[in-house]
Amino acid sequence: MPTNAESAALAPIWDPIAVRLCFDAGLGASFPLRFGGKIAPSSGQPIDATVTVTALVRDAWQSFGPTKVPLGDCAAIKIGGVEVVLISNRTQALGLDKVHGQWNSVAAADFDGDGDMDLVAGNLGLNTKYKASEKKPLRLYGKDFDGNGSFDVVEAKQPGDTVLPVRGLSCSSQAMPFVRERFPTYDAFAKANLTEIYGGDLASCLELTCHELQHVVVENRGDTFVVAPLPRMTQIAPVFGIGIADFDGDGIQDLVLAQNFFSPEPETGRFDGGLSAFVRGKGGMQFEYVPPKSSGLAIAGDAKSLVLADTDVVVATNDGPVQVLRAIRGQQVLRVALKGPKGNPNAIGARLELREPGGKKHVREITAGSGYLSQSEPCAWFPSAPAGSKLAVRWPDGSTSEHALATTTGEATFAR
Ligand SMILES: [Ca+2]
Ligand SMILES: [Ca+2]
Ligand SMILES: [Ca+2]
Ligand SMILES: [Ca+2]
Repeated sequence: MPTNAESAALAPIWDPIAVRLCFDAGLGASFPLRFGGKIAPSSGQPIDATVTVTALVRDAWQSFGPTKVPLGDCAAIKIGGVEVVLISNRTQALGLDKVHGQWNSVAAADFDGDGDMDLVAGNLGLNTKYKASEKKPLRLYGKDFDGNGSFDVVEAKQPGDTVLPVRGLSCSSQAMPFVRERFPTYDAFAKANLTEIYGGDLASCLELTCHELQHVVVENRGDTFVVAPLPRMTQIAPVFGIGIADFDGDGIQDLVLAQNFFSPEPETGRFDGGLSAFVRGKGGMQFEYVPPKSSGLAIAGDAKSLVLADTDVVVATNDGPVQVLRAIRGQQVLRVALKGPKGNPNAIGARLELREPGGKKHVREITAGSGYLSQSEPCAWFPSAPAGSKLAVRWPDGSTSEHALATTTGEATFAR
């Protein structure tokens, strides 16, 4: 606020008394209000401002996966160009369900070294004909519109208040001939909105919304998630396979992303702007794109699955060769495999924590599949451990064990 921020939003701030004052003042009222920061010195100073009440909701809630989290009575207020949401029940802003994308892939790793697993997720990217935002989402409607027994999909966009089809009359009517009967001319089709074209059928459709097309990293904050886009240059093509390891040996985990998508319908054409990408971890949730000239990574094909095996990256391309990229690491690494119980010999689902004598921790998990339809070697890679390091394992059944490391580089295998 001191910086005269515009078009900013702040939410949620827990202040039941301020909410009650807003309800008493009523919608549209402007009045001086002191809010936030009243509980303890650690919660910061309260804000004094003349506010305008822009919304009031009784017994509001937010969704967190399938769960409804109550917020109590809520008030939205505006101070200059900043909007603030005040809530009555103490909770954080939750929910990845607010991030609707065209996700192709997801992989987990503890990027910021605080012991919990963060995520990286591959999307469509920003270099296609599709544009989406919170205010102008992409929509997808699914139903057997023409009643011929097969499921039909209608792509739609919402550039303003009106929902419009993405596809034209020609291809729409080839898929669903009744569209041509309703709209004999291109002019009539061009002037119609989606409801006028597909009528009441839309009300009973499967309906999906997308307002995020960027590949993102998701920071796990325990009771909330913070989503941030990956570097701009990675957004040049869709992302499928995701590999996470410290490829350059600086002790920080990096990303390798398999890119492109050659299969949109002919009218749209290939999304082939990418060469796959090496993205260097810079610590915390910060990442930087490394151009092919420096990384040596350049795959012009329709790259899909990506696995890590030994110290190599293996990428499969549709209608093309499987490629092996030899990761050149700057320092020695430690490979840890687990012997799991019968029925789960690789201990899929185990969590490994390498504890250095100085207190530093490195957390890995053994996963069955990650990225796009890919299963990497079921083991954990750590930076070379200082002597005296220990390995703590939480096994898939929840039991734990601790092991001394006889080796600080090379390979180690542990059973419970
Ligand atoms: Ca973390
Ligand atoms: Ca059909
Ligand atoms: Ca965290
Ligand atoms: Ca690194």
